[in-house]
Amino acid sequence: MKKVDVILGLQWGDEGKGKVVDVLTPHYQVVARFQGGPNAGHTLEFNGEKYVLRSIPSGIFQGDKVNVIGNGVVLDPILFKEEAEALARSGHDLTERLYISKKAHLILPTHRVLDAAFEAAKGSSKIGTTGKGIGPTYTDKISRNGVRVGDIFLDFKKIYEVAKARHENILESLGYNYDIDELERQWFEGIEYLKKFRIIDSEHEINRFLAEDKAILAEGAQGTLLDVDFGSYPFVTSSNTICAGACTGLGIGPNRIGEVYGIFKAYCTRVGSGPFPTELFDETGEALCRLGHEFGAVTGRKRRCGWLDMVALKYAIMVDGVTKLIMMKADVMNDFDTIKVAEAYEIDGRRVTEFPYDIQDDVKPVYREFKGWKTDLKQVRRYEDFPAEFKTYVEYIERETGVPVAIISVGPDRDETIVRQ
Ligand code: 2SA
Ligand code: MG
Repeated sequence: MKKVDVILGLQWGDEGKGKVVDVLTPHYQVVARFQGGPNAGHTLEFNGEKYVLRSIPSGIFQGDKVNVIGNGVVLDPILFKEEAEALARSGHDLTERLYISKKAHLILPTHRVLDAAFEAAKGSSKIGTTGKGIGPTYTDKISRNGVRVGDIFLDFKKIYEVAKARHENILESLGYNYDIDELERQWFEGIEYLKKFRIIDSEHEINRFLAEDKAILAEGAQGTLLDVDFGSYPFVTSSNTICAGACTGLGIGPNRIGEVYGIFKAYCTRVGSGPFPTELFDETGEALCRLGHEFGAVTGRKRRCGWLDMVALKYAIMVDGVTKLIMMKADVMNDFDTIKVAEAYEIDGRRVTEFPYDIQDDVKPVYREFKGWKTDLKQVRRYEDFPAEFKTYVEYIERETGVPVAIISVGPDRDETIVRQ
């Protein structure tokens, strides 16, 4: 029986999953999303066009693939309709190729309002969410108050009204003003639109695909350090972004997991609030942001930038069980004289190499320095042709993590990818 390969972000999201999934999909027949929702922004570029996917799996650009939105995903019908219609306009009709789990939870208009209201109530300790209603929707799921995609075939109006009334009570207690009339209208249009797609018990379909020896790729969203259990809580998203999330979010057994691809940038970025030990506030940080075009794909927010953090990377590799690494965007540092990596943290004069429970301002990264390669990596297509300084950087990461760097991306385009055998 075939296994499900998983691709995951190992940092705080925006590692470049969209691009790599697009490069990997020719090897798969099915691409599935298992968690998150329209807080994701997976960017793909090819033939001079740029696409940003939020809820739809990145396999849709390759005609014959089946794409699955799994039960672990939260779906906003308004944003889904916008996204699918935009794709249809550019010649990618999805109706036959996109399956949606009945058990995926719906993001209601009031979930978006609650997201904003909870953030406002937190004041200066706000999470910096994407404002898409992710937290409140998962909260309703776990507290057993959620509305699921499969409910649209039941007494849906009533189910919706009950959930909305609950939300209205909460919003009233917070004294939060809002107006959702227009959103609600669009939302119900979105619900009708959803009915064009195959709404199924996707766990059966996925396990059937496996039994038929079809290759499946599970596409993670956000990153491991945003995982609700293992990330820098409470500055995390509300789902399990780690590999185990693919089991719960698709309905497959752990013994069905095959290769685990862990994707990381050659430096680090983070959007929203929360600890970031290697963050740079200087010229170098500015250069990473400028040269790496580090702005949120969904919200346009400027991303915080810093050096690669080996303590955090090793932790992510451990909790995900990564078998192959994928390195992105090293080309951003082409002109740097020196490149640094945090090998450890210093906390109260102690050297710490295990990702700590609590990361406060007193965490000081202990850096190892590497000589810059000062070469345009974008031109390189074979590993042998990389400059020695760059190979030193890659091989150091492999030695430290014990995991091979199997793919190196040196630019946004499909061609700018080096796959090592
Ligand atoms: P949420 O909205 O409840 O999931 O926010 C909680 C935290 O998770 C972070 N988060 C993200 N971080 C990076 N990229 C994400 N997706 C978009 C993108 C973000 C964008 O791919 O570019 O466009 O700004 C993403 N989604 C959630 C978020 O910043 C909070 O720290
Ligand atoms: Mg992104």
